[in-house]
Amino acid sequence: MSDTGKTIVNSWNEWDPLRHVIVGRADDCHIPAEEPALDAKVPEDSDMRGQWGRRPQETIDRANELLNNFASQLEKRGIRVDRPTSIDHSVPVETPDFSTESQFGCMPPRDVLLTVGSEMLEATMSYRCRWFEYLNYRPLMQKYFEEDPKFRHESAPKPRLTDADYHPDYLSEKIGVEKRLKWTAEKFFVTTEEEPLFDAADVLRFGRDLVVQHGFTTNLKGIEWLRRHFPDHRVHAVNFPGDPYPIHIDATFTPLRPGLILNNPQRRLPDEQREMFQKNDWQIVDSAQPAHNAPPPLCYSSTWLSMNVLVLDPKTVCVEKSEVYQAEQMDKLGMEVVEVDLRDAYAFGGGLHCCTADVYREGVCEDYFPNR
Ligand code: DAV
Repeated sequence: MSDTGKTIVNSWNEWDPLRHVIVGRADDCHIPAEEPALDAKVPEDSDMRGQWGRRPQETIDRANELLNNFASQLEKRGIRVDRPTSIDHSVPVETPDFSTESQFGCMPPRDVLLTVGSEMLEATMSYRCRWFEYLNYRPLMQKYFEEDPKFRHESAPKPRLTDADYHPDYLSEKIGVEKRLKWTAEKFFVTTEEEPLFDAADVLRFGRDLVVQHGFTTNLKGIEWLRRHFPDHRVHAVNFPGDPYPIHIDATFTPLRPGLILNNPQRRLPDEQREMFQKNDWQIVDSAQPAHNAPPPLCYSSTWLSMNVLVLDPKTVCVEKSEVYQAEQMDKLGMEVVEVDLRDAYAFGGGLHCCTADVYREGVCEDYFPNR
């Protein structure tokens, strides 16, 4: 028992009881300048097209108010909360291979940090403006390294992000949703296979199994890199036709507890990829509809942040306060719902799952898919 007190970092899945988490900040968040990977994701009809720069201070203050309230709500439940140290996001990113005018922010730690057991892995990232985003979390990584003798701080190889990483077909202003759906169904995404690329938010942890979305932000080489990096895990590539802008798995496929996953009804997992779940009696159910017809202003994400929930334990889940249909469904599924007001922070990088990263959940690495 004496040395468990020193364990700071431990998390093997998305649902075991949460004890320690990082909650992001909206400080100094910028709408980044145009670049290939970002342009491919900003919807063609979005109010964000063609504008960039620091977000208005009053929206930053409002988002921080909500993030701070969320952090206190978690703390009141006995969960330890750490926050990033925001760097100056107005500083351009310049490497020998590319340069871009500003950075992004540190609201969504989930995109950058992947916790697997006692390891926290900094993702390669795939947007130029997010190349240095790990720096916001380095003070925490240093602290965990000093406090926890078993903590493994890892960083995936920094990608070069030259133009060779992006398909020029996606650079066109007007592609149209129909063509986008055809391309994504054929797994023709904006990122090429030039070098390994992944965002941490494309990975879901199911104990021994890691499920990774192949899409705009994660390529097959990135998935292969994860496979070699985690030799004791089984790494599964999935993709979700029906999503014209596939970035990050966490508004598409949401495990709630062993045996139960919500799937976005517009982005269903293809039949041939369901086998591992079916063979092991996991249920995949359609998520409820979002409560909104459109995302809030200047937001990258879709209305499906409704299902971007944070599971606190297998019976308790945080759902955004305005997402009444999602809350109702959770209730029917036997989950206790904790309402969290976060919608005015969505534009800064996502919902309740995005704006958090696991540090410690109880439990050990289990095999939830013994039937192969
Ligand atoms: O549906 O726009 C958002 C995911 C953010 N981590 C979407 C995906």
